[in-house]
Formats: sequence, C-alpha cells, structure tokens
Amino acid sequence: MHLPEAIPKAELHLHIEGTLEPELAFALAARNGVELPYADTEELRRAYLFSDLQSFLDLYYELMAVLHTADDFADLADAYLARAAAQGVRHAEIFFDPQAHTARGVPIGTVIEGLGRALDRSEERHGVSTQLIMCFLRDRSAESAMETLNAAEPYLHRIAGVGLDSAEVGHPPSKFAEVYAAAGALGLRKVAHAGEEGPPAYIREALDVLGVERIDHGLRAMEDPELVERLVRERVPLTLCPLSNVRLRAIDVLEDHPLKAMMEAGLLVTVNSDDPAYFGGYVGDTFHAVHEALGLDPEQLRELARNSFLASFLDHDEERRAR
Ligand code: ES4
Ligand code: ZN
Repeated sequence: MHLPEAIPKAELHLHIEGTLEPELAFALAARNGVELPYADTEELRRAYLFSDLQSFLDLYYELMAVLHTADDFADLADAYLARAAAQGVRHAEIFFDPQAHTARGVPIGTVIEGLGRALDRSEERHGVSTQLIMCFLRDRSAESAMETLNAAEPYLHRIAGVGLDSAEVGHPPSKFAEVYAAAGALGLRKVAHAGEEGPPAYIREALDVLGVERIDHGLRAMEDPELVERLVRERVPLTLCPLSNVRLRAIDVLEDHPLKAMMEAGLLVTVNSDDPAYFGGYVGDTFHAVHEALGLDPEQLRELARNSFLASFLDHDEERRAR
C-alpha cells in the first residue's frame, strides 16, 4: 500500500492564514517591522494550547498582523502549496478571510492579488491545481459580509465560491441569507462551516437557508440521526478536520473521533487539515494520524482520498486528471 501521506488527494478545508508557521511569522514580522509579543518561535509554539475555538481564533487573528503586502500573501500560499504537494495533495480549495485583513487596513485587492500570484504558478511549480473560497466572518455583521462581497467584485474571476467561518455559536447561518443569495446570483459556489461547535440545527440551516453544497466540519451531525440520514441520502459532503477537533477540544482524543463511524454510516466525508500550522499537521499527517488512531484500513484510506475528489468543485474530467 501507498503510505497514507502519499495517496493523491484533494484538500477542501484549509484556511490559508492557518498555514502561517512560526518561522514565517517571524520572517514576515522582521520584513514589515512588526513587533510580535513572543520572544521567538519556540515561545510562540508554546502559546498553541487552545481550550476552544475562540482561544484559537484570538491567536490566529493576532498573528495576521505580520501579513501586509501582496508578496507576503504570495509567500504564505507558496509555502503551503509546497508542503501540501509533498503530502500528496493534487488539488486544493483554499479559504481566505478578507475581513481579517481589510479590518487592519490591508486592501482586499492586495490579499487576492498576492494569493493569486502563488496560485497561478502552483500547477507548474508544485503540481497542485487550486481554487479560492472567500469566507465571511460570522461574528461580524451581515452588512460587513455584503460589503466584502461587493469589494470583491473586481476579483470574481479569481474566486470560485464563498464560505462562512470564525466563531460559530450565536451566529447561525440564517444571519447570512442575503449575502449567500447575492453570491449565488453572481455564480459563486457556496459552502459554510456548520456543526463544528454549533448544533445540528445550524447544519440544516446552512443547507436550507444558504443553499450550500458542502458542509465544513459537520461533526455534530452525529447527534441527530435524522440529519445523518438526510446527509447520506443527499450525498452532502462533510469536510472533517480531525486534528483540529482534538486541538480545539471538540473531541478529547483522536481515538474518540467519529470519522470511522461516519464513513460506516454512509456519509460522504473527507479529511482535511483546517489550520495546519496550529493543529499539528498537514493533510498527509492527518491521514497518517487517523490511520493509526482509528485503525482505518487501506481501502478506507483510499475511500477518503476518492471522496476528496468527488466532493471537490472539479468537474468529472478535471477530477480524473487530478487523481
Ligand atoms: C477556523 Cl477551525 C476554524 N473554525 C472556524 N473558523 C476558522 N477560521 C480559521 N480556522
Ligand atoms: Zn475551518
């Protein structure tokens, strides 16, 4: 059998800002004259003791202060693509959080042009095809999301779809009904984080109110057998992130993760890295970890890899070529 790391796969749940390794954070801080409140990379790594989603997000947003120029975003994305390629990734659908940058005075065009520069040379340089998914921060207002969509209009040729991320509880999908309708009318694909910390009802809302084609995480679907039945029947893909769930304390230990039970229930699940710089591994490492912790057999690992292409935005011919 191939090593789990080496199986060709697609990554569908990856926040590009969550690939900022401490070494690159310090290098960009020096380049941009930004002072980080950590003495060195080791002290920064020691800060990665999260108790929940919010404690992670606080650090995630803080470290973004080092990202200023289009070159910074290009370097960030290029470093991710090199690591992903080394772990068998052939196709990546990459989230970015424009509001986290525009709120600090970095124009959305700088972000998209910088990321786009790395993505444009990714097939040639790394053998990885790419798409970009623009996420709205759900703990900001619906108006701010709509302003973000409007600001992105000159760059829509670079954007495949929209997503919804950040602090989930108290910010149900229905808050963003209008901006998702507008995104759909512009021809954008639609996904949303739901059921990471939020209840199964948020997964239903993402499907019924936002019309998403994929659920990011969807972990808490398992509390609701009727919802599981629907997700199986409608073949709704779930982009699971097992290492993230452990680091953010949604699950105590990887051995308790319901991934295998979800596969056995007939759900179309994929395995992804979420924020690999923070959660202890890229997607190949994640395949390796679930193989070890959950005893997935080689056929189940191949199923996860197959699912990742089936659940991607690639059409059938593109998907076959990427595999
Ligand atoms: C995120 Cl793990 C996770 N959940 C929600 N929003 C996010 N943004 C970056 N990582
Ligand atoms: Zn995520």
